[in-house]
Amino acid sequence: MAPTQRHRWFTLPDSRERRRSQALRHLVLEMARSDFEERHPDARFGPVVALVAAYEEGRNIGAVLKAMPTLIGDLEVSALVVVDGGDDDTARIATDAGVFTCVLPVNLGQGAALRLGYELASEHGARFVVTLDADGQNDPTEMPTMLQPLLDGSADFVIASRRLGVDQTTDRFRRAGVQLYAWVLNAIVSQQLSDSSNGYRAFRTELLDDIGPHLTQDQYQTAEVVITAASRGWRITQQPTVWHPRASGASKKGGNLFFGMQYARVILTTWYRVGLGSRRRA
Ligand SMILES: Nc1nc2c(ncn2[C@@H]2O[C@H](COP(=O)(O)OP(=O)(O)OP(=O)(O)O)[C@@H](O)[C@H]2O)c(=O)[nH]1
Ligand SMILES: [Mg+2]
Repeated sequence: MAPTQRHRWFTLPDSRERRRSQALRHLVLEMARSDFEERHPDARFGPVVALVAAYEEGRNIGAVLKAMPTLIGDLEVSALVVVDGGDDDTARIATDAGVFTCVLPVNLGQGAALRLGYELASEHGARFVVTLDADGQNDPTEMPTMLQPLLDGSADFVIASRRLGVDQTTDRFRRAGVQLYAWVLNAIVSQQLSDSSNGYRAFRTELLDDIGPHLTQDQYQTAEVVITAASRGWRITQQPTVWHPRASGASKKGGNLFFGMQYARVILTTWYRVGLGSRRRA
């Protein structure tokens, strides 16, 4: 039998496929890191990093960056935009705004882009990280409210709540989904969160260092972060904020049904992974 034929008998093609995609992914992340080092050779962030993952948000990101506070109390705020691939001028607009910018050469998804941002923030001196969307749905001027529970030492992780605050959007199906998934998540992790899918979040960097190696979701990451942090004993709380309609363009996460299915998948797979289910049953 020719060696190549024998090789085919004993090789699992999909495991090779997985290794190949992991290697490519690693390469893409290394390229983005080099890009960051080149743009900002001596980067040193302020104690607060406002982290924005942006995918083709050229029409929205400028206004978000303009509204960003530069100081909260006496803490300096550094904005860090992780441009998640894409073909538009998001990277140029962020660079022109004078903020820290890191560009992924291809689109990896919001979860992957945020993970890279968490690592950069921690490596370059941040004590707190606030994540917010690039599409104008979160108001950067509410960052002091988001940080307050971290600054007064009452929590390690703060999630914005459109249900405690104001929801200016009109999609009733999406609202029902937010409510349903918050209820499911609370039942799993014994929390009282009213809007667990909100992307406006504030973290202590120690928490991100701790949960970072356990995060795997490349796109629909919000539930994974909550379940992982709760399962590792970090204190989570919420703050009321305003949830604005997207400034322009459409959600890139798919329609409500698809989005909802992905959210449910992430809850189930993360719950299974952290083993909360088995501990409860025991
Ligand atoms: N959808 C999507 N968003 C990304 C990606 N990478 C980064 N993002 C950013 O993640 C943020 C949220 O994305 P949206 O598509 O608005 O999704 P969402 O706000 O969670 O959900 P909506 O309520 O439908 O807008 C935006 O700042 C995006 O630019 C990606 O690959 N896909
Ligand atoms: Mg959005």
